[in-house]
Amino acid sequence: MLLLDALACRNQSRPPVWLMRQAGRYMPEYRKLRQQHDFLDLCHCPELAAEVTLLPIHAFGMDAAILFSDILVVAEGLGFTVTFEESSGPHISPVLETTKQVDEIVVPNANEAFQYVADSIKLIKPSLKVPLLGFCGAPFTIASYLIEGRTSRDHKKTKQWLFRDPASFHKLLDKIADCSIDYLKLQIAAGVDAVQIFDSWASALAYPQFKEFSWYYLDKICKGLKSTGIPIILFCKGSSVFAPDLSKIDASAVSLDWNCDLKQMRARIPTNVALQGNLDPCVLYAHSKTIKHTVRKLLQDMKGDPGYIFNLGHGILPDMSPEAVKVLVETVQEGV
Ligand code: 1CP
Repeated sequence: MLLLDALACRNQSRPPVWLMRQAGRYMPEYRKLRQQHDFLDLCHCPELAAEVTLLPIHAFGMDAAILFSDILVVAEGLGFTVTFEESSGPHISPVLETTKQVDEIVVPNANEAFQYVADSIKLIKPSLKVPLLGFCGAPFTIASYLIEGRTSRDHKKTKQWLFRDPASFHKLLDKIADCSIDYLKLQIAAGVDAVQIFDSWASALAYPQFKEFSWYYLDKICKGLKSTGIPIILFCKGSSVFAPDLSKIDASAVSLDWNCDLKQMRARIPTNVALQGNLDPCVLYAHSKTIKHTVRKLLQDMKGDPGYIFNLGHGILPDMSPEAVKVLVETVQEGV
């Protein structure tokens, strides 16, 4: 299978393609389901999560599926209430404000907290001819949601905590990392073929804090999964400057945002680490001709690289057109 070959850096064919947020609001079939169901109900109900996971595979034939869920189900597992508002995104309550609250967080038994995710995976697998990706959020990104209570621009409360009371911040990250290891192990046991860890907000950190509060816990999760042999993709957003450090973690691949030149980055990353990315999602707003041209340029840059996975630098946006996604996927699959 193309994705698994590329993750092992031994793909001799065209690069595999899948897209972050490939099952989402840009698809009319998804919007129709969302009119009938709350977002978290889609995540919690194995039949619905399986149906949504398969939507883009049936419509566009990507080379991998990604489990339909959200990184914030881990916050639920840790005892927080999560809701999604149409306009303002996720809301977490209670907001994490005290060290006492951190001490009270209990890492759940993953089989009890996330059984529905295992059930979703078991439903999806038999219908798929391509690999299925599982995922979780990185501890720093999850910690930011717990402390800010929502998506934050500046991550001010998170960084205040980290600088004022690093010890309890570490305690929090450690609990999230332990929960994430158990959660990913549950996904692996249920049948996912690879996993991606999303550190969407690591870009908020200066380099020394990135090493201490983000890198260390990504490394911990990867070490915790070592015995499973599962391929792991580490995703940076706005933080491809950290990619050379991420490649020192024992993971299969680093997924890059569109800020960096992929070909130049390749020269700085060991050849046994695969690279994923990094088309600017906004290219999907362009005319077909520009989409094809831009995709081919990236394919040309990475031509012959046995460890290259085509993806966007971040997720597809809700107002992008399915037709544009089709053009992108077809162009990659035609090859150069
Ligand atoms: O209203 C809706 O229908 C919900 C929109 C939506 C969707 C489709 C959200 C809310 N999450 C998802 C799915 C999702 N989220 C997946 C499924 C697989 C896929 O198709 O890619 C994955 C992997 C995620 C991961 C996720 N959720 C991240 C990490 C990746 C990233 O975008 O940086 C983050 C930060 C979240 C939080 C989140 N979930 C949803 C929203 C609106 C947000 C906030 C993100 C932001 O403000 O940028």
